[in-house]
Amino acid sequence: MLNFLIFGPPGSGKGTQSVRLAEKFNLTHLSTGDMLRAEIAAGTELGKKMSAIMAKGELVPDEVVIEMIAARIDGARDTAGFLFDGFPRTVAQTEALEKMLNERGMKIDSMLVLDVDHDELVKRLILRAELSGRADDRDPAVIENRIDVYRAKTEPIIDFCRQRGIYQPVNGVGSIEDIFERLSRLVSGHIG
Ligand code: B4P
Repeated sequence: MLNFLIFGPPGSGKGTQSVRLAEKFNLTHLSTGDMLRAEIAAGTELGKKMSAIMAKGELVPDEVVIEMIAARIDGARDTAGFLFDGFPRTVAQTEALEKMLNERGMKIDSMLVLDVDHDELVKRLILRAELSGRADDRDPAVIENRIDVYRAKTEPIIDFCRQRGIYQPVNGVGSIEDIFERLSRLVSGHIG
């Protein structure tokens, strides 16, 4: 099994590209953002607690997402590997993921990093707010906070992955199809 992280700031196209990559390469797509939004939509106790944190653009506690991911890894069958989308978001989550995979005879094989400039991120998220009405896209101050949180808490993961030789940057600006081609070439380099 091969395991990929798709990585980048909010609005960089992680979710958009993950769905396509998972389908093309028979990867199991695990998005912690989607899992958390499903908890909120189902009105669970966990969802109620997490929704206030997400609406402010802050990260939910590490242990919450680590537990969600562990359950999904053990439940997956008939897959070429995992595509982790929006997880990990802190160095502690990265270390937990590495440990989880190592214990199951796997590793993180590649970190695909979408590079998108600040103004383009804001433009995309404001547009998404109009189309999907996501609570955390509606307020420009929350968008800026999410980008700040990414720079402070999530971006340091890049150094961790560089040290392991798995860092693969991708230009995340252009058409969705062109970016998909760029990512597909990198994934093909691992899967063949
Ligand atoms: P996520 O669901 O991961 O949200 P995101 O980072 O904002 O979205 P993403 O980056 O996937 O959006 P995409 O580019 O696809 O997380 C939401 C919240 O959940 C977090 O803020 C946090 O509170 C919490 N959370 C999730 N995981 C967590 C974790 N591990 N630890 C702690 N907290 C966690 O799409 C953006 C828009 O751009 C779309 O409308 C798309 O259509 C558009 N777009 C994409 N590519 C484009 C292109 N090439 N050109 C033009 N538009 C494009």
